[in-house]
Amino acid sequence: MQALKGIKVLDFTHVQSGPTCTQLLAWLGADVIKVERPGVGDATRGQLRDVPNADSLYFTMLNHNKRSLTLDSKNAKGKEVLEKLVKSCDILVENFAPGALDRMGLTWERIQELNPRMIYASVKGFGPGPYEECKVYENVAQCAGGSASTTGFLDGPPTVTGAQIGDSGTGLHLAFGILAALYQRTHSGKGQRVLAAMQDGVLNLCRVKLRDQQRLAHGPLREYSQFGQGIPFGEATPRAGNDSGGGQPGKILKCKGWETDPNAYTYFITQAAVWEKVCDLIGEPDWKTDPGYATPPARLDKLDAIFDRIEQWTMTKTKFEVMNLCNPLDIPVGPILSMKEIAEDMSLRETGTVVEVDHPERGKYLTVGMPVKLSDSPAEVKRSPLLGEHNEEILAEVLGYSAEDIEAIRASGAIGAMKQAAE
Ligand code: CAO
Repeated sequence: MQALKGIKVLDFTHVQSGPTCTQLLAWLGADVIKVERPGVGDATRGQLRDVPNADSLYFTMLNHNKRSLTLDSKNAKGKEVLEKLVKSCDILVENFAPGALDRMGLTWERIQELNPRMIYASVKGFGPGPYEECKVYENVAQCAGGSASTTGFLDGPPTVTGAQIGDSGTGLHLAFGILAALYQRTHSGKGQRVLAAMQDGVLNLCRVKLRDQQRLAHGPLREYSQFGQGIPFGEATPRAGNDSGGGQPGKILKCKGWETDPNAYTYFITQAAVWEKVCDLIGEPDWKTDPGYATPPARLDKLDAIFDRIEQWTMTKTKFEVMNLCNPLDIPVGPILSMKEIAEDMSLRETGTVVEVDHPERGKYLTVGMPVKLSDSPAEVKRSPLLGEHNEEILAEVLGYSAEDIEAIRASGAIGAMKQAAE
């Protein structure tokens, strides 16, 4: 039995942010009904295609465990079906451009009339304010949420990160809000609106950089490399390269093979508690007692030189040897793992974090499974639906339409053709 068994989700999401959220709900056991435009579907079905005529990995990797219903929400019959869906679902999730759902006739007021228990959850680019009408994609959110200005190197431009903190990060925030609303409904009997703005989600993940912004008023940020390099601070939190974001200095260092392998690097943290072990390991035992090195404050102005010396040591080892030597000493290090290494890592397969899925159009592919593991609610990853694959099933089983009703809906043009898997 899964945590959200019996919960029905009207999934009006597309692209990445919203689908991330509803995929998580599906993995928790909710019945997620993805409503897509007939003949078109979620735009990502056809984006970045690697196999001709097959749903893209962009789509398949964000829409597991869902059912697909094609429905023209602007067709009169389609509107009727949509309202029935609103009445029979617990949660509506959408990430259309601002106002799109209102223009379909589904205002919050109308939704409450139809189903006062409905939890109506939205991802938008910005919260209420000057930018609330804007359409927003991942990198816009990374820039407007403070991430880009604090990512990259001091002497380079603002940089976006590969982690999809704007889209997937906001989907995750939204899922957490939905679950809280669902719990509150058990007491109040009422639904509510849940909004996750991408700018807010990114900023939440950049909390430590707003911390540093305020610390700047009280002096330089002594743990930033720039302090040791004697470079003055400006008015805003600077880009800090690969400096650690916390109080323990860290850096990315070369390992054996770096000349040819772009990922032969390790993250190395000179945690104060294990400083003496670091000194022994790299062959600098005198640094344990030398007053210029023995305490964290004494080391702050020579971090570059210290990391250069540690790097001389890491360059004699592979990133995995560094890990194997440092772990028993409690020295925190992290090998820079490539996506190829992650894809081939059997321990991630065993935990279900990386999963191989079979798909009727594209064959086998890898995906990231449920990232959170619940002991009483295991998540089994099932392939994404083909466009409109579950039209009849949903109309009949969920909404109770008869065969004649379904024929009339089809004749009205409200649902379009459905694709059936030849499995
Ligand atoms: N039947 C009929 N019409 C449908 C439909 C259906 N089943 N599903 C969607 N549509 C219509 C919408 O009603 C809307 O029409 P109107 O503008 O005429 O009202 C239209 O399709 C397009 O919706 P959209 O504006 O949301 O799509 P877009 O491609 O122009 O914009 C995006 C995409 C992502 C920029 C925008 O949706 C957005 O800003 N969303 C919020 C923020 C967000 O989630 N961004 C991250 C996306 S992941 O990178």
